[in-house]
Amino acid sequence: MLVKIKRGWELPESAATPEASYWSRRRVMGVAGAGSLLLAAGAGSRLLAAGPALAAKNDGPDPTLDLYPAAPNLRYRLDRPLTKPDVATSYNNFYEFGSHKSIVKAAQALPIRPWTVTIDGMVEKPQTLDFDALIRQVKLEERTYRLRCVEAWAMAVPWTGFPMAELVKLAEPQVGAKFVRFETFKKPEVASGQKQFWYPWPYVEGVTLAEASNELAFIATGLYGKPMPKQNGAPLRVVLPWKYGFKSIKSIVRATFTDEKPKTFWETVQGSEYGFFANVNPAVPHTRWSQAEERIIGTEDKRPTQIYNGYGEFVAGLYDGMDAKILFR
Ligand SMILES: Nc1nc2c(c(=O)[nH]1)N[C@H]1C(S)=C(S)[C@@H](COP(=O)(O)O)O[C@H]1N2
Ligand SMILES: [Mo]
Repeated sequence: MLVKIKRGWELPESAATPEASYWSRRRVMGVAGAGSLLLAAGAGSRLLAAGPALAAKNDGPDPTLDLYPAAPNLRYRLDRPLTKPDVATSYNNFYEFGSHKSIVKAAQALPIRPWTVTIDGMVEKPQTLDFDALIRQVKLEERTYRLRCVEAWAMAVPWTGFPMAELVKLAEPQVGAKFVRFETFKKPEVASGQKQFWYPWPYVEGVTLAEASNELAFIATGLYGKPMPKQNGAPLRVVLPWKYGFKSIKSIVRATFTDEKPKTFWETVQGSEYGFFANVNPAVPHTRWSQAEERIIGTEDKRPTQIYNGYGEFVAGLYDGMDAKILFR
């Protein structure tokens, strides 16, 4: 965001600012009495994101370091170079820490130890797992995946983690369970974005049980061969490479198995623009911009967007017979 919108490729992104945050920024601007709209958009969000950016001091040493780097799984190939680590770890969407891309510093305030993940709802094995124990119950691997944000930027990175299917196995879903609902932490005292009361915190996402069991669905605990940086969703996050990035929910604390389609964060904010499935499709424009191309962050390159972000061979079968009108937004 900020002020430099000279280059053409930056326009879709500023256009991509979700409506709700646009209006909230205007509200802040009014209060701050700032000048031009453009300037104020950046200044306003900064104003709200301000506050102590103290690193959490109580995390202690990371007891999972010995698990990295994990063995690469070469089944999932890239069609492009990896994004540079400093780019992928400094250009982030994480609204809990501000509705702009530069949340690295603010995100360091999130305490990640201890960290528990609760599995509940329609399962045989409801449980609350300590993250440092959970990570030793699964086999970590490294996968390179593309990630395509709905704002038309893209990256390609090596995640470390384990298949979401392993989490489903731990839970033992009951017969009637059809969806998994994921929830992020709610800690407005460290995540100042969560003081923006017009957002429906905590961040919620969801998938069908079939999607959760698909081989591509991944729970990532690391990035570039190291434990997950806080700004990318430490200590663990979802990664769904065939869907727009907002489905890949960060810093999860709960997985609830349910027979009701979860109402997601972005559906609540702007249901007409952000749906439940959100599968990538170049032919279905967002209501406010085209999805035909994507900008590769850290470069000047653009590439054509691919249906299912190029992962159709793995996931297209999930949607046989379903109405295309609901699948691609
Ligand atoms: N909890 C939470 N998860 C989130 C978001 C967020 O704001 N909060 N942003 C999403 C969006 S829009 C994208 S594009 C990706 C970005 O992941 P990255 O910062 O690791 O590139 O995270 C997703 N997960
Ligand atoms: Mo995104």
